[in-house]
Amino acid sequence: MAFTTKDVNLKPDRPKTLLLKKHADYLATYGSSHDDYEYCMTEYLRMSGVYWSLTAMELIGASDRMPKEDIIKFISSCQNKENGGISACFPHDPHILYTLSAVQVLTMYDRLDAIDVDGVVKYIASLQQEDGSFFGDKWGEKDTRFSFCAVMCLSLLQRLDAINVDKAVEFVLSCMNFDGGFGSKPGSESHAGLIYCCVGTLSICKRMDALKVDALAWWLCERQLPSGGLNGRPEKLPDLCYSWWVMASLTMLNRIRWVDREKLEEFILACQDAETGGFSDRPGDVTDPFHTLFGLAGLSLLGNTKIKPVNPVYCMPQETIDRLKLQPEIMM
Ligand code: 7TP
Ligand code: ZN
Repeated sequence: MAFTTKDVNLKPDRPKTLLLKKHADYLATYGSSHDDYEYCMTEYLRMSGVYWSLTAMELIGASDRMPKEDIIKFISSCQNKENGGISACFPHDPHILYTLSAVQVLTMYDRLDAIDVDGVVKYIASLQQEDGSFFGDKWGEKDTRFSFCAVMCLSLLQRLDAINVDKAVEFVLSCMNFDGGFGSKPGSESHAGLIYCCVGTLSICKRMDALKVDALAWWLCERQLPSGGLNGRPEKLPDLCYSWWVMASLTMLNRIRWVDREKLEEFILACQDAETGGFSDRPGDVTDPFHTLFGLAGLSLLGNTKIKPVNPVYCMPQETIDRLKLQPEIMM
């Protein structure tokens, strides 16, 4: 075994068509029985779970099956009155990840009046450090993921003026590697999820000129394996959510034609569960709302017309981004 590729085989009896109705039923009933083991185990990420589920439902035109008023009340209950941050679930501690998810959901519902927006802005500004980076919460760990959360959240609130954007960009650029990719902090190895965060930050801040486009797009399209699926780093198995991190990045770089789109579509469709509905990380695994959103969003980027167009930077319906008149930079 001098050289082998880690990959999966697609079975002949895999799903080959999009099972839209199944996915709407799956998301509508997920967590409807609040004492389900699954549901209880995910309390620590509940706010993001709401974002993944609602966005998936919006993309397939079924969001009327989500309990809108309950969701809005839930979000209000998760905002910390002292520091303005939002948690995954009351009474957990606030975190920038869940603050972003909450703002994304309220933006889709056009109901930002349900939270103290100035409190959110102050909270995010308070997490910026001297070097331009962001902590995820008061416990302090800098990571390019949090830079993206900060910039995305403030841009949705039209309040990017509240932070030092030039410094934020400078920190992200200090995490660029020789291969054109990005890691979580200066010197960390390139990873597709973090590349998405860093390219997304530069897109919102309109600094795409700073990228090594050809090296980066080459690294990204090399993530595709013979199964058609994409991995997040060399030597790793394919995973459906990387279809999103990689394809969204390539869309911002205007290079999606560098991957085999038909093969990727086959892989994504194979990750559906024909019985339960939903998508999983790899064919045959257990489905969850996280992979269900990124499966649907990935198919949208590939041009599937049964799914609404998704914005590659915000992972929200393009119609929402248009309503806010946001214009993240996409390469020509
Ligand atoms: C089941 O094990 C995990 C591991 C990590 C569950 C969650 C996490 S995570 O919160 O750090 N996270 C998001 C994530 C969510 C789920 C999931 O959501 C299951 C059920 C629900 C209900 O809403 C499952 C996995 C998952 N991961 C881990 C993962 C993805 N692909 C393979 N794995 C093992 C991603 C992880 C990190 C993350 C990525 C993007 C993002 O916007 C937020 C968090
Ligand atoms: Zn995954």
